[in-house]
Amino acid sequence: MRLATIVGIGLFAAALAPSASAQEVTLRAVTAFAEGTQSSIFFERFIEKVNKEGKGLVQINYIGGPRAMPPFEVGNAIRTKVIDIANVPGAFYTNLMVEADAHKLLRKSMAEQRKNGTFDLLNQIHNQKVNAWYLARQLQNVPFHLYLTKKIDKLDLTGLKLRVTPVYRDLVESLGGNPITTAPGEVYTALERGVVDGYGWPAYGIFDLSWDKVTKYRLDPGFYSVEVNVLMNLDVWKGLNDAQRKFLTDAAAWLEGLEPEYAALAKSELERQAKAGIQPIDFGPAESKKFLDRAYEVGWASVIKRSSEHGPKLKSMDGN
Ligand code: 173
Repeated sequence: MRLATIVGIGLFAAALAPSASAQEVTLRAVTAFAEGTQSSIFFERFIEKVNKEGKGLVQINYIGGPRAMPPFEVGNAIRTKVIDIANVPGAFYTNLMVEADAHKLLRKSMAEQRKNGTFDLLNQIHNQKVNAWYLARQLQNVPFHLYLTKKIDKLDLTGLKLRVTPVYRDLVESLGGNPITTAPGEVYTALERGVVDGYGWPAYGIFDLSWDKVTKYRLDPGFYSVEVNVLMNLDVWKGLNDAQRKFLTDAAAWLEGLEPEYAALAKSELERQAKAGIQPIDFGPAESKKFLDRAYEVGWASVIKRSSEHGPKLKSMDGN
């Protein structure tokens, strides 16, 4: 009896001892966007790839999107290790890291950002302020747009209320509009009820949650560069072994390298918008240039005002 117990305990201990399979770590993942929508699908493919190729090394348990966690809480949940890995735009965690708003302003390619130190600097700021490891960026080179339910006849949003996040706030204000911050999940209802007259959003994705049904116009040109980041809790990252970190770094490079697919998605979505009768509003090259210049000017001014430490450096590293 006693021997059996001891043997039993021995077996139990053996099961807990480090072994090849005990090296496998399972990361809990959340996305800040609804599951299956276009801001989540590339991250979901990343998870699939990791789970397929990372057996015995790294697995990801996909908890889900805003039904599991409010989108503006995701940055903080990474910081406090409530979750281990997340799909989240910088715009949703500017409360922790004001510089997260600068991702959208960077015009250098991700390859260049990784080469010239921009990526490392952003990673360091993530380490310090979000307790996060900046693993990858997705959906770069796709612009944002302002979408409207009312026609405008000049580049002036006076009297209009627009749904925003930090991505669009400064621009909308500078055009005289009234910005109202909401999570993506509230956009449809806000439009339907006339609480807002439009919204900011990427070139893709307006069909995901049926916003096309309550959208009439798209203001052109698009501006900035979409940014959806993959972040990991820094303690979890440091707790991984070299093979696990290399595996995730390689998977992140694969994800970042899907750039042609991001561009193709944006292109096909603009075609789909045209077919759905969403009318572009375009005031011609001179006004468009003024609009873009203003977008970058107010965007950088806002980052620099809030981060005198890193704002000017990020701007100059981007060649501005
Ligand atoms: O509009 C938004 O909610 C937003 O800021 C964003 C950022 C990146 C991708 C999609 C939306």
